[in-house]
Amino acid sequence: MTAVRKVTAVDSHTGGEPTRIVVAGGPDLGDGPLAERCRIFRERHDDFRSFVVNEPRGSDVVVGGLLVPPSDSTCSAGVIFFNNVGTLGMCGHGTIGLVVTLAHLGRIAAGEHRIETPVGIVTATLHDRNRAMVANVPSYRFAEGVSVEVDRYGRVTGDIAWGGNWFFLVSDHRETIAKENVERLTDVAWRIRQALVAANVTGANGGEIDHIELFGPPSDGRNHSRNFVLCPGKAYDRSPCGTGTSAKLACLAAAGKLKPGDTWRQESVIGSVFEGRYEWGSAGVVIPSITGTAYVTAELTLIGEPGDPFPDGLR
Ligand code: PYC
Repeated sequence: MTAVRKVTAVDSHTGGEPTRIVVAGGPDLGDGPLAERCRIFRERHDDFRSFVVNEPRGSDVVVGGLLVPPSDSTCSAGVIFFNNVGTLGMCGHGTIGLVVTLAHLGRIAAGEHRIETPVGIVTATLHDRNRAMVANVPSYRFAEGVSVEVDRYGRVTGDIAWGGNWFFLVSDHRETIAKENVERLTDVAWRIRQALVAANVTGANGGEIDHIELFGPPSDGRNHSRNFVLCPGKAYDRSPCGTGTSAKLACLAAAGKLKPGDTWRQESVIGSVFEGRYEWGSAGVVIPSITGTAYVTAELTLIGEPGDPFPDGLR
């Protein structure tokens, strides 16, 4: 690198989970559909992904969002989400962070906004400065009661569901879903993920199941459940995970355990809460909506100096 690289971003957190929205200095991905631009980003700009979210400028937990012009003129924005290891289809906590960030920048007002993502258009309703609801992409339970043999653990049974990313949802485990236990939960969830790979268990069209979700009882009687979500790069979600809660809603709907329009309060492992509801879409899919709060934490310029021995962050 010969010139100083500068990237302008706004940081926020949604239920404790950080989002870093890149507002300037990102790569030019053309003006094709978002799925195509996401592919270009993944294949040609992995250095940029790592520069923005990885150490020393970020950490394993940070989810980045590259703000891009939408290809659909009915949308207020396009966004490509990414993490410490790659790109994400959708990101629920990140979309709540995105609309709160856009309002902070004075680019949008309260109300409904369509946002284009690589896996479809979502509608975010900004209620006030910090609270937003995201009507997510159509979500569905793909398989029920799938069992895998997990190394040094035994047989684990769960459902496979799509909520904008692929999830394996497990209630049948012996773990305590608590902040003090995240090391153990990370280890168990990681081994479940490896067991799915070893057994060639995937989502539709061979989609890799890269998010593992463990459920337990809530710590607060107003909530319905507490979860622990392990993300693709082995960081756990501090929020209840918007796409994970969407996958949960799809499973509850398929099992006849939650009626359309009823509220499901999903608590995260650190105690933050998303409110979820769903409506039936076509052919067995649901349209989930997730409500949560986000707070802006920083406006920043990321700098890459010539001569930096780790110009792209630690990959
Ligand atoms: O909120 O959908 C989400 C999410 C995905 C990965 C981390 N958070």
